[in-house]
Amino acid sequence: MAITGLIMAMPAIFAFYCAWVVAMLLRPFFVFVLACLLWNAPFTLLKLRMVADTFLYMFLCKDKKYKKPSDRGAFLSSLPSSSKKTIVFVRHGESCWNDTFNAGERKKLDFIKGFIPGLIKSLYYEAYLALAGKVDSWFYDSPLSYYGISQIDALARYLSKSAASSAEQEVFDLLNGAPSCPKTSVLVSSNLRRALSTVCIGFRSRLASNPSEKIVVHPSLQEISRNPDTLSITPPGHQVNASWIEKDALPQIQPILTDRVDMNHHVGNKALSSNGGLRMSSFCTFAFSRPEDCLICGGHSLWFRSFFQAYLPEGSTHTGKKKKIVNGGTVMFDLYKVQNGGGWEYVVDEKSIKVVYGGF
Ligand SMILES: *[C@@H]1O[C@H](CO)[C@@H](O)[C@H](O)[C@H]1NC(C)=O
Ligand SMILES: CC(=O)N[C@H]1CO[C@H](CO)[C@@H](O)[C@@H]1O
Repeated sequence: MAITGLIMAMPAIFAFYCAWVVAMLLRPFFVFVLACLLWNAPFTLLKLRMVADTFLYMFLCKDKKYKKPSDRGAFLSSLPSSSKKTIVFVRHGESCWNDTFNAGERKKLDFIKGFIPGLIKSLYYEAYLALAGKVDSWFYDSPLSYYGISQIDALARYLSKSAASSAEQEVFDLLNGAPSCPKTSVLVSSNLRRALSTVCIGFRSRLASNPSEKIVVHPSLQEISRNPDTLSITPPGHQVNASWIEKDALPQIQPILTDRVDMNHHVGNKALSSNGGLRMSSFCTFAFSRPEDCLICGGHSLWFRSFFQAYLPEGSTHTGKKKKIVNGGTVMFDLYKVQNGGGWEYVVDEKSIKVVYGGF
C-alpha cells in the first residue's frame, strides 16, 4: 500500500524538485533584475523590453513570409524612360553580430576555434553596456565593428580617388554629389545603426562639401530577418546615438548623426505585422515619391538580395539573386515604374546593374 502511494506521488515529487532547481537557477537572475530596477528603473525596463522583443521576433516575426510579385518579365517590353530612378545599394560594413556568429573572411577552422572565446567576449561587452547604463548593445541593432568601420573607410577612400575613365568619373560625380553632375541624388539609409553609420562614413566628403544635405532614414530598408541584430534600438522622434565603438574610434560621427540625418520617416522598430515584401514595395513607392533622379541607399545583404529576387524578371539568372553584396559593396541599377491596369509595378533592368565597388 505504502509502496503504491509512493509510486503515485513520484511525478509530483519529481515536478517539485524540478521547480526547485529552476527557481534556484533563476534566483540570481531575478535578484539581479530587482537590483537593476532599484538602481535605474527606466533603463532596466528598456533593456528588459529589448530582451522580450528579441524572443518575440525570433518566434513570431513573419519577415520572410510574403509572396513575390508576379513575373517582372512581362513588363520588360515597355520600360518607360520617363519613369526611371537610378538606385545605388551600399551594404554596411561588418557588424559586431557577424563578428561573433559568421566566419566572414576568416578561415573555417580559425572561426570555429575562436567561436566560444568570441561569444564570451560579446556577452562580456553586453554585460558591461548594461551595467554602465548605456542604451547600446552588441547584439540588438548590432553596430559596425572596428573592422566594419575600416571596410567603409576603404569605400570612402575609393570614392575620392581620381577616376580611371570618363564613365567612372560620371559615377563618382553622382555618388559624390558633385555640382557638375547632371543627375540629382539623395542619401538614404535603413533605420539600423550599422547602415546609417556606413552612409555617414562612406559619403563623408560628400556631406562635408554639401553642408545643407541630409541623410534620409527610411524604415522600409530595415533588414529582412528575425534576428535581434535586425531590430531597431532608436525610438521614434530620436536621433541615432553613436555606438560605444564609434564613440571610441570615430567620435566625429555624432555631430553627423545628430545634425545631418532626417529621422522624420522613422517610426521605430518594424512592426510584427510587417514583412519583407511590404517593406520592399513601400521602398519602391518612396523612391518614386522623391524628386531626385537617384537614391543612394545604405542597407542590408538579405534585403538587397530579396529585392533582386523580387524585382528582376523570373528568367534572369543574375548573381544578385543568389549572392549577397559584400560588406561595403556598392551596386547601381535602374528601377522602372510601369503602369499595369489601375496600378503600378516596379521592375529592375538587369542590363543596367553595375558594380561600383566590391560587388557580390
Ligand atoms: C542618446 O543619448 C542621450 C544622452 O545619453 C540620451 O538622452 C538619449 O535618450 C539617447 N538616445 C537614444 C535613441 O538612445
Ligand atoms: C548584421 C549582419 O551583417 N548580418 C548578416 C551576417 O551574416 C549573415 C550570414 O552571412 C546574414 O544573414 C546577416 O544578415
